Amino acid sequence: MYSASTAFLEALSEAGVSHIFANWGSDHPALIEALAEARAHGRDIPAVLTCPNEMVALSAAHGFAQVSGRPQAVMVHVECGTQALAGAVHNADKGRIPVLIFAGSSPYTQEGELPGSRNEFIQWIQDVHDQRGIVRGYMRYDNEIRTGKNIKQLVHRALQFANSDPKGPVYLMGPREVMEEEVTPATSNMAAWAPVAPTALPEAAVARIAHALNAAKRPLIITSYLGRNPQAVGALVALAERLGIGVLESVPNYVNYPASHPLYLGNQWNLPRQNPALADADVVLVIDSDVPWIPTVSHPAVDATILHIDIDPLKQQMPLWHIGAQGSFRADAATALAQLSAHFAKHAPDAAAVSERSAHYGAQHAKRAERLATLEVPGADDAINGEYLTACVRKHIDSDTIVISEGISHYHTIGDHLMLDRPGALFTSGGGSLGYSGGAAIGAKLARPDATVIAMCGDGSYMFSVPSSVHWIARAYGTPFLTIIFNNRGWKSPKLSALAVHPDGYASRANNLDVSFDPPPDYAGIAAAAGGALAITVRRPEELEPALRAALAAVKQEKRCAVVDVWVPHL
Ligand SMILES: Cc1ncc(C[n+]2csc(CCOP(=O)(O)OP(=O)(O)O)c2C)c(N)n1
Ligand SMILES: [Mg+2]
Repeated sequence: MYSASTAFLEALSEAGVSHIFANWGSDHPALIEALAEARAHGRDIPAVLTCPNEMVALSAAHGFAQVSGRPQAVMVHVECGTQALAGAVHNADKGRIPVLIFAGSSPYTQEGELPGSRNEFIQWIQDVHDQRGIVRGYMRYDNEIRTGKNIKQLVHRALQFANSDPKGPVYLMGPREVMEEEVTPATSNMAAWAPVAPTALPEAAVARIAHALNAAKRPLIITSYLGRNPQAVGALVALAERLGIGVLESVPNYVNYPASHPLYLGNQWNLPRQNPALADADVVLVIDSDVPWIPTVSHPAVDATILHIDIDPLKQQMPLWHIGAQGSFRADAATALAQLSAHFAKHAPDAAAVSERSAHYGAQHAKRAERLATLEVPGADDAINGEYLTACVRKHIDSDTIVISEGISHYHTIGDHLMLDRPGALFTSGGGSLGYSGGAAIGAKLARPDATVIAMCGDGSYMFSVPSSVHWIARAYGTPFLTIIFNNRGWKSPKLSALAVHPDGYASRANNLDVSFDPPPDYAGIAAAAGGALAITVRRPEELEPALRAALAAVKQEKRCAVVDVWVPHL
């Protein structure tokens, strides 16, 4: 029988979805049957990865899409599985990650009126008023599949939303009876489902932005996620060099600019002080950034000209947002940067000004590099601090390494000391819900099986990532990767947040802020038990390099995961 579920799987294949991250339930008999039937007949269907935890499933699809640009499918059980996607839904939305989520729903007949009608007690209990409403605030599109007859259209429409800027997650829900329905086979014309074409700047905007940059004494570009498209990085380098513009990353989710480039001025996260390059800038061009600065601690000069290019300049998912831009333009970053470079190819910038600006920023870059180098040593009592740890990891990074960072209070340190130049070498979730790194590492390895994947995460984030599920999946589906835990024995960030608001309050004098895991679990041992990972705990600087070597040998040669739990200073 050719069912709606057969058509659904076919639509996914037509759209280039190669993997289904699945957590099945009583809503899925039609899909399970269709998968078995396709396999029995040797038909091409996406590979299925059984995911014992839904948040890990969605995080894996998140990492896969970041590395490959291709959305995958996540299949979950009714409203319960939808809720178990948990914070990964927030991360996919905030990170603008294309992914198709499908959930079944309880049968809508109870007396056997249709194939798929209710036959289990749970189908009364799992019938809720607004299943799609659980995630609607985070989706680019959501719909209920009401008939199998147009199921392919709905899949392709959902994916067209997911793949069009601003990209993001989409949600389809299909009741049991619909997924069982017999339908007529039909092939989709995929040329008719292409994503919306990238948007360019209007000509007048090109001239206006170009004029402002050219006339500026200290032009500065700030970006966070332009590097999601690796081609935009080259376009940014070309424009920055052409004009002598400094580039600052704010809360970077990707490699947006080569760290060793003389115009690169570093990355900023929650550092509670004014950024000097931002204070000095007279023209600030913000391209693809959600938080270019935090005004209570760091902001541009009051008379600076602020210009803004973004695929989502209104920040439609953010109730409160304002950066005081005098000009705001909706455009694709790579396209806009190429337009600006084309403008300067015709109207050459003032050469003397370009070289003065380049020399100024080059000197800032060199000073920063010198300062960072002095930090890459163990701290007092031979403690392995984040700077030293990151520098040691850096020595093992080659042109085939992908880093997934969930360093939290060490995000900044990881950004500073990995010094990555290659677009596509680093990813963060782009959101704020912890636990992304484990699943994302699986997804990254699936998308690039030849790459060495290294997840660098806080100890709290490691626990949020559900390591038991992550390591079971990684072994079952052959996606070995290395995890490095920045183990400060707890959640440092909530403590820093409290002290930033109440620097002299009771909390500042208290011994216990309920944020500590001391003694901590055997983090590496969890991965060993769940997925046969090589488990190493490191407490002394001299243990670090042998541990990293052994761990990478396990990942690369033995093709199994390794977890190196590194004790950094207590929070
Ligand atoms: C799902 C979720 N729960 C809680 C938080 C709040 N939170 C932000 S940072 C943090 C601590 C993270 O601990 P760890 O990964 O060890 O990083 P550290 O702050 O110690 O560097 C917590 C609990 C969150 N962001 N997401
Ligand atoms: Mg911690």
